[in-house]
Amino acid sequence: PPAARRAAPVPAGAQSPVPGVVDVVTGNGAFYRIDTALVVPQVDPATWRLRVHGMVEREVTLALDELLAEDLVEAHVTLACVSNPVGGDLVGTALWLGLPVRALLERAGPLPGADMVLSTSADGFTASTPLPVLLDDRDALLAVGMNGDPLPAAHGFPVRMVVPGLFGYVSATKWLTDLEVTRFADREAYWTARGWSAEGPVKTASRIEVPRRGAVVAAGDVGVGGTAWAQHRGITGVEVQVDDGPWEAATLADEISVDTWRQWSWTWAAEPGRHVLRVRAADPDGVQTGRRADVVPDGATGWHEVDVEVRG
Ligand SMILES: Nc1nc2c(c(=O)[nH]1)N[C@H]1C(S)=C(S)[C@@H](COP(=O)(O)O)O[C@H]1N2
Ligand SMILES: [Mo]
Repeated sequence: PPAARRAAPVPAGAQSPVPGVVDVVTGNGAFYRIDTALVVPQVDPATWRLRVHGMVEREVTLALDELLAEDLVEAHVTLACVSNPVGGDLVGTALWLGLPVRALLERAGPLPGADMVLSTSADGFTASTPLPVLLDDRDALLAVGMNGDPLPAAHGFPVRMVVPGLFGYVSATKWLTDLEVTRFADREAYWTARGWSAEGPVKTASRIEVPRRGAVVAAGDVGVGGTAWAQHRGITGVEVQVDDGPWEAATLADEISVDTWRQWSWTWAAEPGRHVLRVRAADPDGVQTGRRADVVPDGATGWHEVDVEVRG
């Protein structure tokens, strides 16, 4: 269905001018896929129901035709996986169409003391999302559309959650069937039971996409570019360092919104030899940490580096 509130068009300057940087809006076919499903669940849209229950004033059940008849909103949101290593590609940006989760939760009426919503998939996967994040004014969606198409089966058809600012494992339940309003003290989600953190706010991250690791380039001006993200906070700066030189400000591409990644570019006066390029981003809270951490339990940190050979 058409959106009651359309997303603003993507600014022409949102795409990094450096050739080879990823598309600023990720096509559905190129969008990463992460889930525990060995076989993609097939959910019948005719019998699909979403049940909202638990610590609520009244239970609500929604059928798909009822959801589609609501005032749906469109928003560009970048989704990232907690398992994404520094420099990795388990991250993507799409135009999502859906019903704000808030609208449904307000109908159910969360009871005092509740602090979490446990979302469950048709295949039993669960995610624990802080209740306040689903009630504030961000575009946390029960998404039915992705880049103008119905949600692809692999991305959760007919309905999934998308929540700006949180890693997928605590928010982006695909093949969604159930929302239980509860407390972190009472319920534990799929990955939390396996050693991952109960809460998963995204960490500020950046990567160099051009030149690629191990690239051989000609001396002189070399276009360097990539992507940075700090969903729901926004990227305010990106800096590049060559070897042990000074950090230099990159040019930021236009922002789609604070809920999406932001591309950048920088021109390197490359001199012959082997060099290391390094990137770091800033959000309104400060500069991305250079301390290296593994993906477990709540997401990798550290600055992305690529080694490049410059031929004279
Ligand atoms: N049902 C279900 N939903 C899920 C998952 C899952 O394993 N099962 N994985 C989550 C994780 S870890 C991520 S990062 C996102 C990935 O969404 P995508 O496959 O559409 O990119 O889905 C989330 N939703
Ligand atoms: Mo993930």
